[in-house]
Amino acid sequence: MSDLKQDLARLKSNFDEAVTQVLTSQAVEQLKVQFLGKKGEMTSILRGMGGLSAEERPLAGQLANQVREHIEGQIEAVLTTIKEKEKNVRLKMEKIDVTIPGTRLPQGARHPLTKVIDEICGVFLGLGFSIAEGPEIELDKYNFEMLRIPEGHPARDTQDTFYITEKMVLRTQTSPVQIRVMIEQEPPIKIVCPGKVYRSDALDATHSPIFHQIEGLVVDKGVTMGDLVGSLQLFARQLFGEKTEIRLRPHHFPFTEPSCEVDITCWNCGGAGCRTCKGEGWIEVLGAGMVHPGVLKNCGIDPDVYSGFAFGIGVERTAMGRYGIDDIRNFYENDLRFLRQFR
Ligand code: 2NL
Repeated sequence: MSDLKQDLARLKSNFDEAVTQVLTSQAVEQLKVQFLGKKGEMTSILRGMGGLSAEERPLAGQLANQVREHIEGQIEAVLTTIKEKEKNVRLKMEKIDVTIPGTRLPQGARHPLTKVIDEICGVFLGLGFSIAEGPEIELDKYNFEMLRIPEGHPARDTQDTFYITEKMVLRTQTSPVQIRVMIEQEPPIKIVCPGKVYRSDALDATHSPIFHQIEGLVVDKGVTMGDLVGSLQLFARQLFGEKTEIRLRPHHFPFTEPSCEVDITCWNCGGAGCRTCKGEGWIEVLGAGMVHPGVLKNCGIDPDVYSGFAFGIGVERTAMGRYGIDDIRNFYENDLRFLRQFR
């Protein structure tokens, strides 16, 4: 019995010493296991109670319970203080200053060519046109033959066109998109076809082997040159300003008859003559014409019933004129100093 008393006293003083050393809630839990756990020191002391007499046992049990309660009480108290301390440390460490300014992301912008394409297409969408797109690798048949560009025509030469195979080319214009629509759809047709086109040109200030074009096509019963002039007039005024006039000069394209080139009054001087229009007062913006009856027939449309007009606009050329850019290579070099000017 006195052994047991001594053991309990030693256990208590060991604990009281140990509990002053703990600093973390984890260490407190460990202490609890060490003293009160199933394999802990209290358990091994209580095992010794087996050797006590029936009279001694209740007293021994009472003593053991006192020590246990003392230890439990201490642990509870220490744990509360330590947890409070730990919480305060966490609060301090995790403090964030919501008033610190954020990191600004650089703001992007549309490419000047995309802007011009969106603007031009936007005007035609407003006039009731739809947008049509097609493949950049085209059948020679759709790119040339059906547009009445015959074998031996300079445009067909390997000097001017990238051939993939004998029958496939990188499209040199977006007209094959219009051919595809005419084959697939019954008139009325009212479309604009924006896209990349390819020509075997060396890159210099005014030429690029890849550039952009927007072509338009209207086919219906009774479409006349008057509709062409009226539509392009509306287009020019929406894009370049209310006072803009247009002028048609006779021209030749194999796929239109009659054909013309279309000038607008200079957006800088209004027609008086200045540096922008090189003193002309007029600036050439597009080519156009009445769709050749042979082209309609090639697409299964009866030229005795239907007629149409078409036009083609060079996007780079338009953007260069509009923004006063003198070198086409600026568009493709991704120099931010250039691109930032169009934000
Ligand atoms: C230009 C001239 C033009 C067309 C394109 C066209 C398309 C079909 C039928 C008839 Cl499917 N014409 N397109 C017509 C006239 C001119 O483009 O100078 N482009 C930059």
